Amino acid sequence: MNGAESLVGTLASGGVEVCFSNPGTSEMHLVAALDRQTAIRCILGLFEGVVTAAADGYARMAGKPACTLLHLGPGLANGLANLHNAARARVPIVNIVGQHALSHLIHDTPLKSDIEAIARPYSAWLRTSQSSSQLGRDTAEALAATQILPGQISTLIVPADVAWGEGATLATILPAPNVPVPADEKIEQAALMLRSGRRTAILLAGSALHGEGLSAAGRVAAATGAKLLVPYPFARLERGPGVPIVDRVPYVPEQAAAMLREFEQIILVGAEIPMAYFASPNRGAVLTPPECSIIRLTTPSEDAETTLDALVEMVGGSPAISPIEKANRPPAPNGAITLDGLAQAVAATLPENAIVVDESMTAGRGMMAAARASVPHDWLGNTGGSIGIALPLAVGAAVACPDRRVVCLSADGSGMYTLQALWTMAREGLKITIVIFANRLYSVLRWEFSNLGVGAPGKQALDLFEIGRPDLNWVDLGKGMGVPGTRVTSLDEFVAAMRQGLASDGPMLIEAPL
Ligand SMILES: Cc1ncc(C[n+]2csc(CCOP(=O)(O)OP(=O)(O)O)c2C)c(N)n1
Repeated sequence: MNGAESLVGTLASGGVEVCFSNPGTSEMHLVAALDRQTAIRCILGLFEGVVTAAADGYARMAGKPACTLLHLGPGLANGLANLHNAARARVPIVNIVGQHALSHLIHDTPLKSDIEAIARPYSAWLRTSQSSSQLGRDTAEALAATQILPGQISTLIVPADVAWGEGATLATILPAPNVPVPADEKIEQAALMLRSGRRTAILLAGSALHGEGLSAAGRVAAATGAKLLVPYPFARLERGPGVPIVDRVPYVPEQAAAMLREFEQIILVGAEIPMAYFASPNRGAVLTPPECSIIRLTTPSEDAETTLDALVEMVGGSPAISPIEKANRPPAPNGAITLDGLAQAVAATLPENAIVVDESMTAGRGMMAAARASVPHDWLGNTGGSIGIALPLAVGAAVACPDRRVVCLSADGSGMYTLQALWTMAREGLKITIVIFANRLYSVLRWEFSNLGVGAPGKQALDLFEIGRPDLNWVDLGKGMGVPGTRVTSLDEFVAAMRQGLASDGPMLIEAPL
């Protein structure tokens, strides 16, 4: 067995089923090993930013490690912006990055680079494998590191001669690491706060935002009157009728501060203290009121679900969870396109159990509110603020959940970073309905410019905030990559197009000019 075969075999026995890939010459033995087996499905992305975000979307929904195959330093570097988002989403990903043969590294050849330096900021675990006989073991360790709660990124760099060298073996999969829980006193302190009668918010992240974790948080809220909140950046939030109500802290700092003002106490469950994304000359970063007492009940690497279950016991929560969202699906709207109308139309057409991938930016500020009680669904957001995530994130979510419909809401500027994802959607026949909000602007930036008080934008600044001239033709862009599409001119057409997309067997794109 060669090194590449031991790597692939070890990944497969560790439960890896998909490898989002964009390989090169140094990875050919890895490709050959992937070619000789059927446990791991390879999915090609035509840009590494697609590959890394697809891995993120897959990991968020599959609940198991995602895998990427990337070519040397440049391939990894192309994928870094969305690896940044994935690191912020705290998802389990193993990056397999090729390296020149160890014997070749003495030469200064064109593709040589310091791959470890490129990988380090976004890799909780990082190693360059040194021998074929060790590669299986390195792979098992890389996989185990991704499992440290809530999920981490491992980068395993594989020199070509380590991949092609013989004498390798499959490694034993390492046991999942123990999941720590906070000390009893922490949970008692939280219970005391919740019983104090003071206005309390519980700020949730990670596994507390879906499934059993969210259900336990809902019981705590029902028993104590505490409000459940989610920070603006979050990876995955379960919502809809029957699900505990969780309000999102707004992006705009003044609105976030206004929402948080009412709370005397905040309990953090896997979440960080909310801060403004950016500094400003006339405002601080802190969004919580100065007199608010904040405790961290669980860190991101502690077991939120078990902790919340213990808290339910202490505060006498009943199994009948309430308050929960009551079903409320708005009727399909008609008439001229408005942002409120589009939000209502998405809520009106959203299928049961849909996965909504949201990078709708300024066009979508009303989307979550409109859809929250329509049908049960999951909402995936941009965790790291690096735009260009939605289209490939939708790819990963659709691969992880082939029986669910994916609705991908993308602003036009954000969509342009990784539009190659459309090609992967077409090639893999993924059931994704893509809505492009075509305002032909970097609207956020225009708003941020005024908000920072730097005056009125002149011609140069406006040229940096407007993305028309020429206008992007998304229907043609999609068509060129095999994704059928339509441009709508009214809400009636938008609703009809959504229904058509959601009934189709593959991807469909809807351009909504604003
Ligand atoms: C990788 C990356 N590059 C640049 C930015 C800065 N940035 C923030 S918002 C934005 C424009 C967003 O435009 P669009 O997606 O069309 O949404 P809109 O603001 O028009 O609603 C840019 C360029 C960023 N956040 N991430």
